[in-house]
Amino acid sequence: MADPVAEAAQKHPAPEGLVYTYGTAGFRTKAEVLDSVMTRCGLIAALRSRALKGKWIGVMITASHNPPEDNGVKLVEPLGNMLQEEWEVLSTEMANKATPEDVSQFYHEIAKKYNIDLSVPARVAVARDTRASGARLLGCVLDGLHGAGVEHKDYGFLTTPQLHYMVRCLNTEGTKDAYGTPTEEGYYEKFATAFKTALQGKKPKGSLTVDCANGVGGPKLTELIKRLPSKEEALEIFVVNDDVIKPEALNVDCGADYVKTNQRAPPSSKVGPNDRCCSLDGDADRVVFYFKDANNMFHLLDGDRIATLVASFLGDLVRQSGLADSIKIGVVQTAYANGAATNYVVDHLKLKVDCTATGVKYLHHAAEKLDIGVYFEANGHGTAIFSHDTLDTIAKHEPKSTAQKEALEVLRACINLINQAVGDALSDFMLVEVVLAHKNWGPQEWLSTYNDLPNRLLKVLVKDRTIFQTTDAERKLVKPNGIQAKIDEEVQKVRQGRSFARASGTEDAVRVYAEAATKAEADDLARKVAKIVE
Ligand code: NG1
Ligand code: ZN
Repeated sequence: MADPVAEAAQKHPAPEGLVYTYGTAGFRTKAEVLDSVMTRCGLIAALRSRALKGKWIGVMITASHNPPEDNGVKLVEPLGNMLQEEWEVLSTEMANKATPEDVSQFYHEIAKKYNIDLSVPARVAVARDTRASGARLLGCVLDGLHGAGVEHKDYGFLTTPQLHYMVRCLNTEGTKDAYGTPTEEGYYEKFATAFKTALQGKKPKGSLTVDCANGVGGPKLTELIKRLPSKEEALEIFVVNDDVIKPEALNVDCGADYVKTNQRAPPSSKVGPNDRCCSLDGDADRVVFYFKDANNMFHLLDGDRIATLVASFLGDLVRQSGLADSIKIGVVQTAYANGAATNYVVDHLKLKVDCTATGVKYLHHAAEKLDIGVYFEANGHGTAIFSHDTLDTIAKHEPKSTAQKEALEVLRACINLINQAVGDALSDFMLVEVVLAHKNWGPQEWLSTYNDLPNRLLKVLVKDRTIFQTTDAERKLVKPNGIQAKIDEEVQKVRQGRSFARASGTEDAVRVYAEAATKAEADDLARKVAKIVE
């Protein structure tokens, strides 16, 4: 008897001797060895959809900020969240099955274990970034979907957050939680309208130059700009590094990762002093801002800065709307947040800070426990999310003055402007522009809210990174024995010292982070801790 699942797996056999892992950001490696993984992810997406009674599941083909020859795949849950951890484990196991028969057997085992009725419909939405390998890998996903008898929608090229948006819209269409129209036009309309409303007639100072990493964000931003208010009315936006015709240019000497890692503007940048710039990454789910001052000094405004800016603004709006007693705002960071940012939130903004393990899903889960949870990784991944009750409170609130009414209007527009499904560079940069316009700030005023502590991030190559086990949101090592005590001893020796080491979830290395009162002390501390770890 024909077995369509085994047949699909047969079309894209697994290369011998390779081990795949569904990591922090899905499967990600050299594109040439991903065909079999793609087909198997199609099968897992089918099972996940059926386990949720035919809800739409997303499959995004991207390797974000990685070099052009890489690619990857991640699955999206019905409300646009990252895949549940239990299913990450199943995906890893499926990706490593050797033969088509093993694949088919495991497919049926999962169905049995989770009581999945294989005759119910399954629905999957697929999209990809602009990498050259994307078309071939899409074909491999589709083979998996056909093998599992899935109804699918192929959205072609999208940013990662656009696909998350589509999935959330598809699953909430026609309900009271309807998120929007599940089309590209629907996405642009929703966010462009919210941007215009949130600005409330205020005009951001100067212009914004957006570096698109030569990725999918470029053409999508160009589409978005067509729906935004004119530059005379609102913001003048210059789109740079938007060449998607040359896939080999993707993330090369540009983009959010380049700017954050090298602490400098892309070499091609031609902007003048105090001109605001921001850089997206290759799939536009990450953004960092920066500018050069009058002395040509580069200043980075990273995810910590976006979080503090947004939290302070939302806090003001909640207070001005007369809702301070019923809505509490919190900020979620990782251990990589600059200590000065954490202090600023606690001491100046008087808001609660939670620290979680690295990886957006951990931050998102912590933020879900708050009324309004603002979460950002220092590298620019993040968003703000509103709880169900909070949305209800804001929707029902009756303002008692004109000032309350105006603040409430902006707050409501911000809810629409912030992508609730996932961190979205396009939505995030518009939100930053709205805040700066309302505060009448340029980048210098934003920068002056607090001074970053000098810091240093090092990558240490070790024989086996899995022996490094942590606790306390990855801030302390419990294994190997004795190492943490040695790190603590070094930290004591410097002023305002803080340091930690943890195994990377995306690279074969241990990362060491150190900060201190001076650059020299931070560098020295990082080097000493790296020596301890080696
Ligand atoms: P790892 O490799 O686990 O440190 C990196 C980033 C994370 C996150 C993930 C997923 C740092 C220090 N780490 O994780 O913030 O973005 O990649 O892409 O930037
Ligand atoms: Zn990304």
